[in-house]
Amino acid sequence: MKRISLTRYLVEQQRLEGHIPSQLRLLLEVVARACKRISQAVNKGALGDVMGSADSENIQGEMQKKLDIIANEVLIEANEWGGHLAAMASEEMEGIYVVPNRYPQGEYLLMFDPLDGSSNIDVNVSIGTIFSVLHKPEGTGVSEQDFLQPGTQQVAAGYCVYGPQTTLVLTVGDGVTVFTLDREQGSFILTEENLRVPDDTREFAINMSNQRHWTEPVQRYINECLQGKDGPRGKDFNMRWVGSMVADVHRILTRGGVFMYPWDKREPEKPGKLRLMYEANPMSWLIEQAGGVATDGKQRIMDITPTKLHERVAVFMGSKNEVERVTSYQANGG
Ligand code: P6P
Repeated sequence: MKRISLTRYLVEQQRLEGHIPSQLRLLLEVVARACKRISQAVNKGALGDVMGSADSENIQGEMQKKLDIIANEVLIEANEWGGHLAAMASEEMEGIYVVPNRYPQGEYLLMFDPLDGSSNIDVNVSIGTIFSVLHKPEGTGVSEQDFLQPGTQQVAAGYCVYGPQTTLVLTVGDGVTVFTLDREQGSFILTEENLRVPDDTREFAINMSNQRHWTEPVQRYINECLQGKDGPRGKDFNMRWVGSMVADVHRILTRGGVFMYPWDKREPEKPGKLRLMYEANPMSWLIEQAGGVATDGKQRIMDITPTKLHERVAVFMGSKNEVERVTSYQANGG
């Protein structure tokens, strides 16, 4: 595989494959540049006065870390002037951010979790930026309603994981492509194409401390995994839980696995913890583009029509045969 830059890859995809219109290519390059800036801030750690909490809460009622706010501002400032966007939405902002009148409005809508897993910032564990791109529906102006499209309407989705490497993973509907940041050059370099999630796995990702709060079918699935080769599954399983969806999903895209954040009875009015528009949908598209499956325990996540910008959803995604199994247990009531 040619070790080419993200810029050259996108130009060639636009020219050769026609997959990426010029405004979308600009959008992806701008988001990548913003992720480089965020990576630099994250890597500074205690040297950069970016650690710890800000004295504020986000719309989710969660304490914001300083880096949450920094990452949000970097993405807003990088994207607002380019003329490719009509508006943005973020986990860190209650309402949508309409591109100011002093800049040209574009045809795309950008949603992001600017720094997912931020509880890991202060303990030096991988975190990341997740983003999703939609077309703005026809018509003048832009409103929150324009964002409420099912995940099947996405035109691009990806994440950047700030770990031992800074890695950008994206799809425009033609497979999953991986770029690794070369800090000497300051460029994202193509390092993998057409990622495939193995249909089977021996590794599951879930926060086991919530086990007593799950539904019976989810309890059954996990108990069968825990029984290992002496149980009904006939094989031993391993468990991983980073506490950063980006890190867990990146591992699953790289070597398989199943990521689960189910509904639980701690907050029964919430369908799940994770957000549909800027966490579950982009990750679901990447997983599906790599041959995996993503459901909310009953239906394909990307078929869900959102009713609210910060809507939450239960998440089961990864290796096809495992996600289909745990989903079938729930569909059949366990
Ligand atoms: P818990 C991070 O806060 C996040 O939204 C995901 O990145 C992560 O998978 C999950 O929540 C972790 O949740 O309840 O295990 O801390």
